[in-house]
Amino acid sequence: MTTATESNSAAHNSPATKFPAIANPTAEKSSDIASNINYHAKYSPHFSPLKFEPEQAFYATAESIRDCLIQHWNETYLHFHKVDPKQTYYLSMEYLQGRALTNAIGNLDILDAYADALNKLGHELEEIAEQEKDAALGNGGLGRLASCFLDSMATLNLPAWGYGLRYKYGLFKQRITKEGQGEVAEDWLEKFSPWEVVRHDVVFPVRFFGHVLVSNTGSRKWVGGEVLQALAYNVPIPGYKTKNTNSLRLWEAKASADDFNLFQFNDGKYESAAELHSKAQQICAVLYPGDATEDGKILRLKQQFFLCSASLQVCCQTYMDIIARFKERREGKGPWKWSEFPSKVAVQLNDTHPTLAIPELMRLLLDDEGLGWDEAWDVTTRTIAYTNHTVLPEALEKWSQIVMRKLLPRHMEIIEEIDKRFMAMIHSSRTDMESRLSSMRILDSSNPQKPVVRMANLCVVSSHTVNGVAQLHSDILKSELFADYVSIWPAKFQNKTNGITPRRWLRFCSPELSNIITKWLKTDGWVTKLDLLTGLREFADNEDLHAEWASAKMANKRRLAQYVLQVTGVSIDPNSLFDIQVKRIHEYKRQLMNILGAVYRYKKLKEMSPEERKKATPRTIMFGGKAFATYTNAKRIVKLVNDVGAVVNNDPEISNYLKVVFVPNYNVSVAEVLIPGSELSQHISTAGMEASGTSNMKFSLNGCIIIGTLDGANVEIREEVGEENFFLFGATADEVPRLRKEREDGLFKPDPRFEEAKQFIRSGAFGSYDYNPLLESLEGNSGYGRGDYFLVGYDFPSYMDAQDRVDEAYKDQRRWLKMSILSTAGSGKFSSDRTIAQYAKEIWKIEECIVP
Ligand code: 26Q
Repeated sequence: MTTATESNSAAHNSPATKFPAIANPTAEKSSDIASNINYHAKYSPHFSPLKFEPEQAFYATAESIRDCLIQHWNETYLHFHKVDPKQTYYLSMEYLQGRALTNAIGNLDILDAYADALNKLGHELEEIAEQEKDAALGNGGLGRLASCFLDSMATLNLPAWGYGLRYKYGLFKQRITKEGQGEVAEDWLEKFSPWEVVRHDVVFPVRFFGHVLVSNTGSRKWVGGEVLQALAYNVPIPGYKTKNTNSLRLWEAKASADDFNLFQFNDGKYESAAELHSKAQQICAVLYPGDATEDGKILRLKQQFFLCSASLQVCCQTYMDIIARFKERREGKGPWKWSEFPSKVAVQLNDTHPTLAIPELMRLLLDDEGLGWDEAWDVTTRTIAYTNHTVLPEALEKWSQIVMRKLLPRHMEIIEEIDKRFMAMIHSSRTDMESRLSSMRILDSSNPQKPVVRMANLCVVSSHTVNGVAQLHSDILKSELFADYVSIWPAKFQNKTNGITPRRWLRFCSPELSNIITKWLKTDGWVTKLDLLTGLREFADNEDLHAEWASAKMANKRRLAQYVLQVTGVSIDPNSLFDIQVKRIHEYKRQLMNILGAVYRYKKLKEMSPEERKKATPRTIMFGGKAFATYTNAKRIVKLVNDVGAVVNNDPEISNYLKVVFVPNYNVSVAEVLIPGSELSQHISTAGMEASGTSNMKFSLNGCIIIGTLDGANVEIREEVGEENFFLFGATADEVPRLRKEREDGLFKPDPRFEEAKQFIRSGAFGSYDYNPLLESLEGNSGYGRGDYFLVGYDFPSYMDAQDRVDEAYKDQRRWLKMSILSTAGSGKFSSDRTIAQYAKEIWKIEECIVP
């Protein structure tokens, strides 16, 4: 065991008093930082003050950074309080924050001083940073997008806050065994998170069940039922090189002491004594609890409402505080009115999951504030905006009207009224749309056994703006999913192409490449003005840049190879082409096409003579991603990849030419190692199905070439990097319906390579597991999950041809390096700073508010 004292002397042969334990929130010099870290090691009561191993050093370091963030946080809070700018509330059921330490130190621009301070204390910053558990309060792209947005909102000095839930267990930990994927609860709060600050003064009641009381005057009040408390935990969100520090506010559910039945408890009835407490614990227990049962569905709806109700109460309370504080300043302007609420508050719904914000805001305005319907509706629709992230039918939320009425009786009344008024509007002023009304309605009672609320329809009807997340996706929303609404409200629909934060996804995850970019552009301004990367184009053929670029890439590949060895035991060659597909496992993303390609490659390599093989481009194909626990085919794909890897990686004839690796437990931190080390990445969804994709942007920014379809943001990436720097294949979105029809009509003729790959798996070459049910999803005639709905068979030949072009291109390293540099150079558009600036200007109408 090392201690803080020992490690000081171990590192520098100097007494600990050289860095006395002093709380020092504004420290900038490394010796002062060391003192601050020592202070937390000594006086924070979580661990023995004698212990200073990496884990304790992490907590002490994080707490020292937190001091500084809190200083900035308070200043931000006070400044906003004074200026009272319009604010955005970003409501999301998911945030995939990952680790925060390097990001915080980097955004504060004190990386070198911290590295130095930790050295003085006998530690390495990188090693300390790896102690932190990922905060994985999300499952994929939508959650990571929310986290990138928070970084950009703070960096752009915007008054915009994230609201979410403080799940005890976030996304599961993935274990890979012979059986395939296993899931284990991930206890990210096991010790504690040094970043969250519980705010005991920010508590709001949230009601469930109960009934509606109607007064003589006709006013309505929701009473009875269960009332829980929402308690706020704030997480600081520092902007890059700015004092502005925003918050991510995560709600936790609590029951109060009054709800604890002491009498029952003393009578030995322990469970019933604490019944409400245990119900409170269930709400934030896990992200996406199973919803196969009725109880499971109620729990999910409770989670959604809990987030919406608590967050909306903050909006309204903040607004009323403003009213109270500024009364005197408004002389001559008349009294504050609720109609001015939308000039102070914008609410963004991250997909339909927080849709209940709509009826909840209506309820607060109607029942608590006494507004009439028209006024409340005007305020609500001018406040709320909705982002759609998917066109997949199974991901479009529909809630049972029966469940909704039971859990939220007043909200169900309000939703019925919105539906009724929408119908009345169509009948009175849009008779041309009457034939479309049944599919546009919010309530779908066509199945009397199972009447449902269509959440996306409720969002479209009630929002001032609806946006898709890439140009193609927004076009599809307008021409298909929401086409009828477009004819009523053409101006409501916008596109906001997604983006990623260049801080986490280049500057901090690949310092080597970042330094080269800064050197050649003669500025590090690109970190906040990513368009400056186009300046690299003029050096795309420069041999000196090529040499430096290749060496940074190689360093990142070595780091990745070491990581792969550590977590899988498979040794991979940094001189082979590193080909990566990492994302949630889903049939539409077509990991199955990738592994079929790998199987075919393996078979052909086996058939070659040793001499022929020498001409092959050596490849390491890496996969990563989690399958939803109940998604059978996705789990079969995970198993297939692992089974193929087990054979290929242990075949001595082939090991110099091909490795197939499944990197377990893909998450934000793993992505930060994989992406910088990648050379080719696969974004190969069936055209029209991937709303945007954001990892495609991360790979491209890191000088990785994309092989992909014309889907989601691939289309825009290809436009930006140039078509010669993108390996394109596959059907286009507008061809897909015809191809599916042809398939149904029995007109599809499979390519022999496709048949050969499937047959090789069926032959038992990769073990005795029965892959027939999985392979059959690619066969037959029609239907979702059968009949090759995702057109793997149709796209396979053009995919394999594109892979041949990749192999040829990689043989010419000068050409490849040029493509790599041009990928980075063309990635400027995909900064989330650009995306957020567009949301701020075109949807939220908020402005920067810089803390002096
Ligand atoms: C479905 C039914 C009921 C309850 C929840 C859901 C549900 C939950 C999560 C539906 C979808 C999600 C997650 C969607 C998601 O991550 N979408 C991704 O969003 C990214 C950011 O915009 C895009 O880049 C990806 O293309 C899109 O797949």
